[in-house]
Amino acid sequence: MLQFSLLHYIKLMSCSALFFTKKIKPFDLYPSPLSTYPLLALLLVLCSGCGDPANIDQGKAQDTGLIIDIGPEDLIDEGVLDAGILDESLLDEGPLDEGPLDEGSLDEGPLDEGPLDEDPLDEGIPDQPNTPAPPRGLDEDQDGLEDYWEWSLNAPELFNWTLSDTDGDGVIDAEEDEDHDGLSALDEQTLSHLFTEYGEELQIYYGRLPHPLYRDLLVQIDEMEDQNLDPMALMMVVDAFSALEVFTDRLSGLNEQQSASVSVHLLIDQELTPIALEGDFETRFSLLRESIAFGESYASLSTSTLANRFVHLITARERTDDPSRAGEAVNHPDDLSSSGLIIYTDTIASQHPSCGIDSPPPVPFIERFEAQAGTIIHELGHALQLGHDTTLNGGVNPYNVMSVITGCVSTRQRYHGEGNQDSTLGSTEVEFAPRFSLGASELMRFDAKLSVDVSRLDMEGSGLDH
Ligand SMILES: [Ca+2]
Ligand SMILES: [Ca+2]
Ligand SMILES: [Ca+2]
Ligand SMILES: [Ca+2]
Repeated sequence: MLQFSLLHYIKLMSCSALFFTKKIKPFDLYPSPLSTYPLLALLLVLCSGCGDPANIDQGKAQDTGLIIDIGPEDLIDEGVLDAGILDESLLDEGPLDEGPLDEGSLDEGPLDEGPLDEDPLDEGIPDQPNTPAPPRGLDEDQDGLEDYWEWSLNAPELFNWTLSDTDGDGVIDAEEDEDHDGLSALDEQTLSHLFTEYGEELQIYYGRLPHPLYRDLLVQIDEMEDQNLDPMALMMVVDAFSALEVFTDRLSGLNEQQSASVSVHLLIDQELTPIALEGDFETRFSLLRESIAFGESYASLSTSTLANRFVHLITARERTDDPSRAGEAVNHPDDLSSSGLIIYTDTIASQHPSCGIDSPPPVPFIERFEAQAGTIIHELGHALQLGHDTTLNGGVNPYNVMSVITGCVSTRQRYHGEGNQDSTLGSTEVEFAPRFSLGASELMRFDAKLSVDVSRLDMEGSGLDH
């Protein structure tokens, strides 16, 4: 099931570099269906919709009732490559598979060593203690964590493999949640092992492996069989959250070892039978509720404490009563399993590419995969309790991925950072992809994730600057 071979990865790297020039549209890179990836790219149902009804030809969205809408999209840049995707080589070289030492950190993998890599997150981690690696598979300090894994974390003052309660606060190492992402160190170890040992059999998109010192966001995706998401869009989602790293020095509440970066892990699970979604809530509630179970690929998760730690996202064709809606966050009064995110891929496909100008001078279009990515990022922002915007000089900040699009100018501002060089506002011309603003990142709630911790948003979907 692994989607990306090394070849695909290389193609994406090339693709990324070209995107970065803003001169070549994605489909130009794949004039013919060379392989699975380009085929997927062509088939995509992308997003569009992120915007509002006043929006120009494409890209619309709006909130109604308990539901929140859509987001735009973004483009790829080098960061996407860093975020990368699980490939065989990464799986083969996970921390548990590595020989003794010096470099056997969870942070290191083939993707981190690519030419475009930076991995600034490593900088905050102390050097590996000058001790030999403990044997694999043992837990001699009896804290529930494999000693080798603790050692590989490179944080002996927090996860010492010879101490069960390293910081002496009465909480055993396995139960610590140092990064306050709602996952215990044991959860993160379990996921790391799952990704490294079974990743080839699974469809997982992620940047770094789950880690007890960096916030992780777990997302389970169930796709209707004719509504698959573009792998490139999924990589862009991973990248957008990874890019929060630039706020590390400005985000409050982080200790010196932590980062503002968020590692998103997208697990593609069930394939759903396509059904039409109309305006009624019950259809959407039941669709979310009935598709929440992990399929065979993730059977090991379904019985673990992790089973209910995933934000639930599904794809569907469209909302027949609201054909401009690209995505939404579904709130339920009290049932977690009936809440979640829905991305309307046919709607997105019908609205994109959009907002570009062929000539002269050409202005890059918002492509379908970008619109898919932007919509997913936007909805995940909602799942973290973000409203539609943080303000800028008393008005809306159009560069923040959470903003509501009002036309092609704001579409390009949100997706391509048109006219912006300030990353604290969100997307920039250099990033050329959807990004959260610093203000939005400060409001993210990892203790109140929709469909995981709560069944509805604080502001019931109408929140602005909350
Ligand atoms: Ca241990
Ligand atoms: Ca320990
Ligand atoms: Ca402790
Ligand atoms: Ca974590």
